[in-house]
Amino acid sequence: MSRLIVVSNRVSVAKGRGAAGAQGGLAVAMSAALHKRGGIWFGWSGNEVEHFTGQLTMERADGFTTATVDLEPQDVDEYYNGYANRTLWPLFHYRIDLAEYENEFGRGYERVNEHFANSLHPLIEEEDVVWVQDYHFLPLGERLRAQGVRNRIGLFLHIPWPPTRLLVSLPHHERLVAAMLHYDVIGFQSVEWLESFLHYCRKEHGAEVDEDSGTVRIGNRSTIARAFPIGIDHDEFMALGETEIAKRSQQRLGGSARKRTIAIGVDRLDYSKGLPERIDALERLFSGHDDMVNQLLFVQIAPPSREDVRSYQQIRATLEQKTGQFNGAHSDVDLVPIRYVNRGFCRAELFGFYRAAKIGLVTPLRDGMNLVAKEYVAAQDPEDPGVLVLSRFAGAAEQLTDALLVNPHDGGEVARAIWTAMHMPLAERKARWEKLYAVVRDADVIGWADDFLAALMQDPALPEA
Ligand code: GDG
Repeated sequence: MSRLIVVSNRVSVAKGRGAAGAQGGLAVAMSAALHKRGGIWFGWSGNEVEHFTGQLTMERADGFTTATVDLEPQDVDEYYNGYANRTLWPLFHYRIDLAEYENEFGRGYERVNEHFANSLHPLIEEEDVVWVQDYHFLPLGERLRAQGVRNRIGLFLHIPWPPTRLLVSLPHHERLVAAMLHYDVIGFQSVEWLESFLHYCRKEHGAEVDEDSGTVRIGNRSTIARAFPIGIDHDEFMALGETEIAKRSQQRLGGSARKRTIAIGVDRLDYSKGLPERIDALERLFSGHDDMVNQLLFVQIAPPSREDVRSYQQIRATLEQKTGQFNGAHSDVDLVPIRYVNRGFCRAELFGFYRAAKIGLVTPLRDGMNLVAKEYVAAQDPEDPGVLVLSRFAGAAEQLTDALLVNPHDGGEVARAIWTAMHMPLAERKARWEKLYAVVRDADVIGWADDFLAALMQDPALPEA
């Protein structure tokens, strides 16, 4: 088996089962893939140094090695907080109103990609396959090729790919996408994002696209583009459900609800997750029904994220104001309808909270996949499962078609879905859940990594005579 080299912005090793902290979906997926195959996980240490040296810190983790480099504060500002999180993230989540196009951001992004290629190159051995993660490194493959790396190199994009009409608002978009075509395989979360990418390549680059194989050809270079929907680490997650922590958390939340139905949301505090719109939908539900305060408790867990970026400070302020106003208007002296918790919990606790909740509210405005939807399904009691209300704009909606699919911008529709979920008969809940659970169980993160790596390791198509 070839050695695997994973590249991602942050190297965040899980500290064992049920570890504390707000781990992103990517961290969970990568630990699992590397644990199985061994190799190197390369990325930014999260530390800053006055002058970039490219010096690597190597550490032994659970079955693999981590290799990290420190960045300069200016790199972090321009590449990470700047181009990645203030330019690409909003644009790729269809928010061109929030996307900032600053020349320094673009230059910082190119510089850090060059730094990463320089530090990574000496680690790559002949048979290694290199798997690059996400929007932080769209040009990294090209940089490695320019240094003579001939190994198989793949990219997986965890976030959506925007429609061509939006992407062309990005200065130098042609150059960015042309650089991506140096990857051998590019993976997307859903068919919708894949189709947007293929459309862009055809329209803006005049690429030849073979839809069946996903081959994108420009001149004599070709790349395979395909959808590889990511899943959760099913077995690891189910094992969390057996822990005392999970059981106690379920009882703790369930016991505190005073017989109300619990709905839960678990999201990084991000404007793409549709949190204010979720409160607006609840507002419709509560204003439309007199006694809602005795019937429904909504628990929103929202660990802070990217706090150095202004749009994230704003979404936090908006949400605090909205939940405060909502609770002021709809509480009773002894009942508060929204519990807004601005911190992270360990994964075993999350399992317990998901299981205590009879409704999972996952209503992002745009999301590459959304693993919370899958975790919510996995955590349900098969004899008395809850109902998933899922945004049709999450990548997960392509697979989880037995959820109550909603348009998160339509508060009335979301409110009706919550009402339907509250009153759904057990037989229907079970029938829907069984189909959802089969998807979550059978398309897990181990299979996802296997599928991507199998595509990456396949012999490249022979050049045409
Ligand atoms: C990106 C894409 C794609 C949340 N709160 C806590 C906590 N979490 C965990 C969840 C879940 C993960 O974080 C979030 O994953 P998502 O998929 O929902 O969203 P992003 O962080 O935006 O991830 C996304 C994903 O990459 C993978 O490809 O699905 O579309 O945007 O696992 O449980 N974990 C802990 N405490 C918390 O309070 N421990």
